[in-house]
Amino acid sequence: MAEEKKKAAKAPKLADPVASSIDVASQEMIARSHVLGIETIFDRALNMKQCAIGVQGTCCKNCSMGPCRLPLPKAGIEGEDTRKGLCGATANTIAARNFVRMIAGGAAAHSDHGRCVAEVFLSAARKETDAYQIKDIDKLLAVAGHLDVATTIEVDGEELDRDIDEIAVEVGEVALNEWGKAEGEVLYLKRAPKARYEIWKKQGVLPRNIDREIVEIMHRTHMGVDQDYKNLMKQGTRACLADGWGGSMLATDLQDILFGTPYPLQSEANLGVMKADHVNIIIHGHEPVLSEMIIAVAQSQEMIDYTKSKGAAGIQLSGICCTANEMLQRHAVPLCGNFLQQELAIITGACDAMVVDIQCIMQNIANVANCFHTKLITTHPIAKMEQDNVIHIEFDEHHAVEDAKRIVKMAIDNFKNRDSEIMIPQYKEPVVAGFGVESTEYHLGGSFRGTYYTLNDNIINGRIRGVAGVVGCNNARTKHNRDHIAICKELIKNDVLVLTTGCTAIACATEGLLVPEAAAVYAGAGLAEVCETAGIPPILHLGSCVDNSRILLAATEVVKAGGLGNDISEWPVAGSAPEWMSEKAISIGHYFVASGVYTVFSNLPVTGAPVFENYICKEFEDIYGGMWATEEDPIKHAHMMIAHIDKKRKELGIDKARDRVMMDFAARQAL
Ligand code: SF4
Ligand code: MSK
Repeated sequence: MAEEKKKAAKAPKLADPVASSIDVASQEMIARSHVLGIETIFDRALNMKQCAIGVQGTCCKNCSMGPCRLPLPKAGIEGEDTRKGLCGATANTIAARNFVRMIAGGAAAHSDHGRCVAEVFLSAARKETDAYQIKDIDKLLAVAGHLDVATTIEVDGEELDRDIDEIAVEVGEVALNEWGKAEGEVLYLKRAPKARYEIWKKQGVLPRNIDREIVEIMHRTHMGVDQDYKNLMKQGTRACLADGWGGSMLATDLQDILFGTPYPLQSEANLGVMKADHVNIIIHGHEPVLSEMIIAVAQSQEMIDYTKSKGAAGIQLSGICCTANEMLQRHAVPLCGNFLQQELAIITGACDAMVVDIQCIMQNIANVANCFHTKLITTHPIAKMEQDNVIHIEFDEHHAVEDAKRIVKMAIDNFKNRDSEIMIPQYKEPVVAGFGVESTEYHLGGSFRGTYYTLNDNIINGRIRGVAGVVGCNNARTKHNRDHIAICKELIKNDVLVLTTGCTAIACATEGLLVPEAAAVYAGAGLAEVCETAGIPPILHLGSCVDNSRILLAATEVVKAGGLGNDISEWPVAGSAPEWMSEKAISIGHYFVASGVYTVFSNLPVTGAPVFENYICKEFEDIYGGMWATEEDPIKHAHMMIAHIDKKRKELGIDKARDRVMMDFAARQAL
């Protein structure tokens, strides 16, 4: 008996499905994983504790004399803080070094993705591949303008349109140069409001090129280099601006030109989009360069016929993480799930192939796939897996169609190998997605004015209290999707229009919040009225992680439209990433802060260094107009954002308009 008790005590704990996720489809799959004896991240989160000092941000392992661990004493610090590492590094230095290294990791991930897109773009522009073509010429011309590429040419004193192919090649070359040019500054910085640009200039944080700022972080945080937390944060700010207003924004723009700028469309979301009688191909990761080709190939008659010949009714494509968002916003391909659902999609037993590229891919999906017939295919040269069951098919734009065919055929051939009972949770929700800067302008700005005037007007008259960007990941330390949904619902209930991307967007989709009808059920009266008039959901899906740059540009358009100050920091806007886990989220959060946005995260790894924490959470407001904040409780979190929005309304003198009295012409003119 005692022996049995000992054994039971040693056995790994199993996650309670209901305590792990608010999503019923996910709960069903977590329960199934236990029946089948398959371990998932939800179980591992119970059995592996977080390092308390790492959570505080004060563990340094930047040289082999460490790790040096500087926990905050339980009673706090009284008097002088004497904690230091072997070399003398203070808690502030260690926490700041760790923080900016996270920015470097995140900025590198976004921007290296952007570089790959720029390379494919240039290949397509030079006609080295016929797999990709320029789809959005208007956007190409707009981007050419931002990159100082001429769109006209003077011939015999006459101004003529320049050849589109020529423009495309030059745009590709100039864009690619942004990663490593020897002189100047990142060109897109000038797209920010003038007042914002001047703040960056005054602070000396204008990034020179994208790669350099990331490399410089690694240099400065090497043992014995930068030991001033304020100076370290200057470099962190440079690097994240190079991400948000550089690598990420270029990735979004070039993807739109190549694959089409998103416009609203309808689809479905959650594990229930998989079909038992279809070949299910799930694409997971971040780069649409791969998924675009798979979509094209999967829709070809050749593959449809081949599928039928193998006894399947068709091919069901769906996505996980940001590839899901990319495929949804341009092709209405359904969302299978977000970050914490990647193992669960395989546990349905119906996933014939999971095709992955880069970022947010858990190595354990190889172990889960090994329990089923699922083919797990890696496609990117920088992202392979060590497990034997993983197949690597390197995807290259020069033979993209052939690569995509090989992958799709492999999935179809695998349909007959299904060896376990299929159990697809029968839950899915309709979703309306595809809101970019352009389509938001159309829906909320009024096409004849071509600006965000109507949105501004509704903010000024108080129907819309303010705007919030709620973005980011899932985190196995938090109940799956709980905080995304609680915060978004609280914000829209209080008339705050929500813009969302990444895994938050997928969470909102699976909860049924991304349809116009959700406004009548969940939004406050003012926001609901605007949504009903414009025919839009109260939460707008703006795409993937790199598409957070769309939020920056939408914020800039609001400033340009007038009536809400001269800078992003002046109008009622706030940011949030309640379930963040990725370094990319820190880079995104910090470029929001440095762009003037009050940004709330559930937590930040800075609590072990209170002076540094105070610097980025309080003193930053005086420098950049935006600052960080933390709050774990989702309702309090939302109300911190609302309080900031109200503070900005008051500063603008539009707080009285919250009673939503219709304004006459004279009142509007006065504003
Ligand atoms: Fe310790 Fe300093 Fe080395 Fe960090 S750099 S591990 S604080 S000795
Ligand atoms: S996928 S970075 S878990 S949002 Fe972009 Fe989701 Fe976060 Fe990855």
